[in-house]
Amino acid sequence: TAEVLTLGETMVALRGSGPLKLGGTMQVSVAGAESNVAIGLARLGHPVRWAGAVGDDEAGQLVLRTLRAEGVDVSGASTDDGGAPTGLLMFEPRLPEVTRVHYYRAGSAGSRLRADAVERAFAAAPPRVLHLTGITPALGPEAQGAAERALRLARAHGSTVCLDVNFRSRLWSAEAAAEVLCSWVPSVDVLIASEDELPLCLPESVSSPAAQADWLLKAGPREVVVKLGASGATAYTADGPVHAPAKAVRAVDAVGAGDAFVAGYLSALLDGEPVAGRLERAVTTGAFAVASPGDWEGAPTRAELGMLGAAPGTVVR
Ligand code: KDG
Repeated sequence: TAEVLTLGETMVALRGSGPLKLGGTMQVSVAGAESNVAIGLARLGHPVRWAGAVGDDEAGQLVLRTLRAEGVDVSGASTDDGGAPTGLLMFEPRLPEVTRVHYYRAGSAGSRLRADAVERAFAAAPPRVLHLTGITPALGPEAQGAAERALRLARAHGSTVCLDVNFRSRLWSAEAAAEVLCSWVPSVDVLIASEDELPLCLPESVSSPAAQADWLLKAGPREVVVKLGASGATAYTADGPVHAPAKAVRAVDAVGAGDAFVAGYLSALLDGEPVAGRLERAVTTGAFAVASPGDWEGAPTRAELGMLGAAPGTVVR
């Protein structure tokens, strides 16, 4: 049975090499924050299920085929029978360090994920961990309802709930996000956010990230993990804060780094590692993502985790 269940929208992803309006060739892959996490976990050897929805189209086949090839269980995934298409996103690398994202996902199959599909996914076998992101409720009322059903089922079955805030300003306003996320916080065990996303989980203004984390620890989560990009990450628990610096790598593509971080954190949590060990694996898998093009393509296997410490110019043979 799956250790981790996750759900959310996975889209076809097109990646260009310059300004989109000039045309040219694009690379075809798939992307979705939750399935990026699922792939990261599968590469590390964890049984993981993804229960999102795709359209009844070739793009949907690409999504399912890719996840299957990566060892993610898609038996709980659903195919929209109302004609809604699989969503699409385009990555436009505009400057070496700045990528623009364009979404074509309004009314997509993923945004119409149904609560009864989530119900079936849980009925098969409740997972040890349910992983959700704040993207799913931003997609529309059906997807929000499906995610909230998953939250309730996780609580009822004693699954650990992990939430990555993943605020997407192109999908909803900060006010709308705060309303939903604040109502979710009491049901969350492991809350993961970047520093600027923490206020979205608080009903009142609280001064510093440390004070915000303390507030959140009293509201439900037992771990509040703050991603700090190139400065690493800090995890707050009842035992106090633990910090891990980022691993030094040549940055190639930051997209997907947060999801890789979550995969590493959950992998070590499932292995029974203490907070410091979870953070260590999280910054390691995050660094692999930053050092590799694509959302999930560079995710390490367990055997590859140690490669990051190798001296520059190392040839593994
Ligand atoms: O974390 C990377 C994701 O943002 C990307 O894969 C697309 O899921 C996505 C989204 O909704 O932005």
